[in-house]
Amino acid sequence: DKQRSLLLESSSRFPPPPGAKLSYGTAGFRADALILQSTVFRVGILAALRSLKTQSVIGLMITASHNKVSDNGIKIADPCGGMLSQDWEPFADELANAPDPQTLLSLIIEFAKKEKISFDGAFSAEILLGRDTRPSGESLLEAAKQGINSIVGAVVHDMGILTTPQLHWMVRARNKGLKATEADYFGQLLSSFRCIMDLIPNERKINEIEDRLIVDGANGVGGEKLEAVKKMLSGLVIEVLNSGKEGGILNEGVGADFVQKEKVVPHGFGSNHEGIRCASLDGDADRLVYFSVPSNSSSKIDLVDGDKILSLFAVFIKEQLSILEGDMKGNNNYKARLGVVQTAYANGASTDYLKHLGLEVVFTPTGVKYLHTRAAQYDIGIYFEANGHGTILFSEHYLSWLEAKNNELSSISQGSELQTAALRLLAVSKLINQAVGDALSGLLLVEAILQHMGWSIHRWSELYQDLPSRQLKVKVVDRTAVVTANAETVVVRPPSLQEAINAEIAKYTRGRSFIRPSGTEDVIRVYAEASTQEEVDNLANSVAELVD
Ligand code: NG1
Ligand code: ZN
Repeated sequence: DKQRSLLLESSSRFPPPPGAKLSYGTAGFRADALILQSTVFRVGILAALRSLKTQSVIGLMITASHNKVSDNGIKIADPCGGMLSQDWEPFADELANAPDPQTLLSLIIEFAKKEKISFDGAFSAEILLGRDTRPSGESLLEAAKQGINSIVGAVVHDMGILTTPQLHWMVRARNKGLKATEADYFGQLLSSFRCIMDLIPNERKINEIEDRLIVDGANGVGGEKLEAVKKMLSGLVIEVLNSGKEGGILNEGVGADFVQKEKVVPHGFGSNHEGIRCASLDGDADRLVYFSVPSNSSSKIDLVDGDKILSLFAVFIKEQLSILEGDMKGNNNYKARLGVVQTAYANGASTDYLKHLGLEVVFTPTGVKYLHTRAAQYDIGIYFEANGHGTILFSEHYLSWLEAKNNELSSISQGSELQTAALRLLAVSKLINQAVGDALSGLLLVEAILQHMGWSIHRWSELYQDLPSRQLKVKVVDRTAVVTANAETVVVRPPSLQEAINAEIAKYTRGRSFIRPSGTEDVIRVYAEASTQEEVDNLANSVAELVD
């Protein structure tokens, strides 16, 4: 029939690269852009199928995030704005690796049957497409469109150049029946930012804090979008460096990944920025870290990573909850379940600090899909990876309660501390992206909270002192030989490797170390912590030798 011949005809125009085996990893398909045409075309088909299955709008983002500019990648945003449901990943792998159009067609037919996807035309697939600033994005976007259009009746909206979180936000908004343009996104961010700023208690406005922020845009889409936000913003002066307009290369010596891993200033920053609050975005603006340049240092920075952003958010949320719950007037009272989600890469000092605040801290394996799912189990769930990807999730149930509480309070005690706390929490839920970690909304929330607290970046950084840590990667023949358990903290295979690691750890004060296979690179990652840099380097090296 028509559908079959359309699929056969269009896929013959996108032959897969010979010999390449691709896999839908932690962040979708990622590879050198030159070999991605066929994969992107096929993910276009997959997205259309996903839309038919869920009877919802689906997103497709073309980006390779913090990887080099010659790479690219593609990932799917599910109806609620989150990552593609994990049970579809194996099918994504099969599609990408089908050797010829006929096999591809059989796979699709078989899968559609299994998933009870109907092509009767009662519902038309609808896809939002976005891409980052990579030059290869343009032709890959065309390939994606052709993939989507090989499902009869599918509708595609090219949303242009976007940050990854913007695309996820739009998908979520569309499926909630809300307005979902870029202007709506900016509008929501700016009005909720303004709301938190307007609610800062007067006595806190005498602050020590510098009103200037300098942002490293990684020469990517985030810098470009921040320039747009900046123009509409009041109460905060932002200067964007590495916006991409000066001709710098995407992610090269710049960006959140570089800054967090190397702990040195990004290109374009130096001694003239001493003491000033600085932030760095990654290539698709879903990661955010802060830093400051100490005086008379070489190029070393004082890094304020994802763990510390999480801690700042936790302090603020907790403060609002204790105001709101400390003096429950009226009869509609409820105590929020607040939870914090980290991975094994979280600095041990951050975990101690959060537990000390009385918070519930839980761990998941690496990868946003795990953290996000876990955080969604709380009324308010805060999750962050140390590398700066994270957000705060509010449950629908809690938000309805909060709305009702706010209405009740506004009639009995308009403008009270209690009501102000409720309003702040509501504003946070609108400012911070509910779909995925978002550097732009995260940055605005950090800025609003620092002003609220009257804290400088130094005051913030001193919440706790990071334990010295070291990350190494070891190239191995087969990374799947290492199997871990307990949120990747324990090696279960090969046998007895964990005992050997334990023996090394035991030699150090405050020693901690774990290994795991990377989900995005062909390596085993080694992480270690100890009380001094020298000790931690020794520990990491000896654990790496055990892996080799
Ligand atoms: P892998 O390669 O699985 O370690 C890396 C990051 C993750 C996440 C993904 C997706 C570390 C240690 N790992 O995963 O946190 O960001 O990339 O981009 O930072
Ligand atoms: Zn990213």
